[in-house]
Amino acid sequence: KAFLDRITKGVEPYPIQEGKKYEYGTAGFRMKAPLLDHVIYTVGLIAALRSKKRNATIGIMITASHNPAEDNGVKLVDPLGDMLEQSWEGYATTLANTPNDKLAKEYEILLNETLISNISQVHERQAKVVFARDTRASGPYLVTALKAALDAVNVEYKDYGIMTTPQLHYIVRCVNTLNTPYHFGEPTEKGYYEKMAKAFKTLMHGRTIQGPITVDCANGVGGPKLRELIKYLPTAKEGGIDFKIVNDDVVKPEALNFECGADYVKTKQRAPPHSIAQPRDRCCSLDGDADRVVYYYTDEQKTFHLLDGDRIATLGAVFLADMTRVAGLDQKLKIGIVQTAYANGAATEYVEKVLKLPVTVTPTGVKHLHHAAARYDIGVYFEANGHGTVLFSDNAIKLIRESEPKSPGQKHALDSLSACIDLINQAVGDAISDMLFAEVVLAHKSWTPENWRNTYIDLPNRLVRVVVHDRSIFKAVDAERKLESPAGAQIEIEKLCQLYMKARAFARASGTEDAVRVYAEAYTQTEVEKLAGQVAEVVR
Ligand code: 16G
Ligand code: ZN
Repeated sequence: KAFLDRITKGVEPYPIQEGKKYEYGTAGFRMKAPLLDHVIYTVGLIAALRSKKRNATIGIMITASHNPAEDNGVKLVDPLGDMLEQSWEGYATTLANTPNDKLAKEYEILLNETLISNISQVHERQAKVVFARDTRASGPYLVTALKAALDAVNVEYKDYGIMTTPQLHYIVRCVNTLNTPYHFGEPTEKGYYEKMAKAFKTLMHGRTIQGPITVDCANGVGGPKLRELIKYLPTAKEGGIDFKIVNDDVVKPEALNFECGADYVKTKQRAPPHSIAQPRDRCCSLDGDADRVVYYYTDEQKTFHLLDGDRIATLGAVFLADMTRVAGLDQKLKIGIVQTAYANGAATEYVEKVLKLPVTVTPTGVKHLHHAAARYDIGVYFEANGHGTVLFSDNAIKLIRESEPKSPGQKHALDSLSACIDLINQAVGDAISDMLFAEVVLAHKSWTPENWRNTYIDLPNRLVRVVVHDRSIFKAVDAERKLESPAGAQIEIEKLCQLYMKARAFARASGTEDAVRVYAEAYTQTEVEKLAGQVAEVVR
């Protein structure tokens, strides 16, 4: 088999790094960029297998999201634009850890294991891959390694150049649904902008939004892409949004995610240092690959107020629930919210008691939330850190698009819901699309960021990173809200929580770093600081 020789030859320039253990984690492989070429090569091979297996086009995104400029990463995108199926993460891990001299052999083993060895049609299928990268300096070199692998196993591929992560997910879904009843859109960047802009115009019709929005693009790919999208949107004079784009320097590579971006704002709980926004101005920050967004504003006293993923979820849910009711579909469509254990207790209470909507809690990581959201007709999912989107079931899409309106009010609601289906990137959480959605809802409600924040008041909370000797002993259960091991730790945490009002705390091993994360919330800031410290001692 010629391709086995080609694999061996093709991987020559990309030897495995001694003593490094690679793992396909929550967000694919991620590390210092120079360590990644071997891994990227093997990811190309996995994509080929996956494509044959699913008889569809598979996506590969090269990005390290909010991580420092010198890092990079890679993840695989399944046919509908969702994350790689979990059972395949193991194959990816196996291949990434295989040294060059054994790679062809290991590939053949996986080929037979994943593709049922004797069905030749499956083996002979043409594998198809699309890929893109963010603005990192290491991107082009890694693309070279990727192409070498794709060429070795005869994959038909298309390089989409620089894109946001959600754009690549969008492309994958478009390509695979072309000429089907579920077609998602044109598989081009232009198609992405046009789809979003059209839906946005429908939703904003006759509405205006007060004041500008300052968008911090983390000096990443979101900057140029947002500028491109704006060309398709109505201008501020035409009643559109007045965008003030900041931190959009993609020329200076080291600026990426440096003192800006969604991760900075969320973890530091402050605006980027050089913010030009005025008190009470609406601000938001994207992350380095534009799949995460958080909002915030600073008041006259210079107090910083974060409107995080929990807030975007409740904002969106209020709107979708209202529209569904006006459309007369509230008895037919089940709306729910999906959160992780990091969601503020006040947000959960607001959803359950005020909005009277069900809440599902899942472990951390987009794929878990995504799958849980797919079980609702309209599933709103967000991590507090700003990863999230809304999923509409096939049933919901059909009802929304085919219901006969009985009044102008109903027609408006149905048209609005229908536009939401297009505005919101249902393939994956998308900072730019989520931002437009939040803007639409704020415009409909004539809300300032302060009005939005006043819907409920967050419980004081604290996140601590604890370096431990061995994080693998920390096994969490119940959507990471409880520790099953080490023995006795959970009881201690619960005892500590009982000492404070409205207190809640949990500890979980990070999926991306060698550390344990402790989250605590309580009625006052003083109490929560104490509690977080005490729980950190339990795990230390
Ligand atoms: C990854 C996840 C993110 C999650 C974070 C948790 C994706 C695309 N990304 O970045 O959703 O919040 O990991 O990190 O799923 P941690 O396990 O280190 O706390
Ligand atoms: Zn990201």
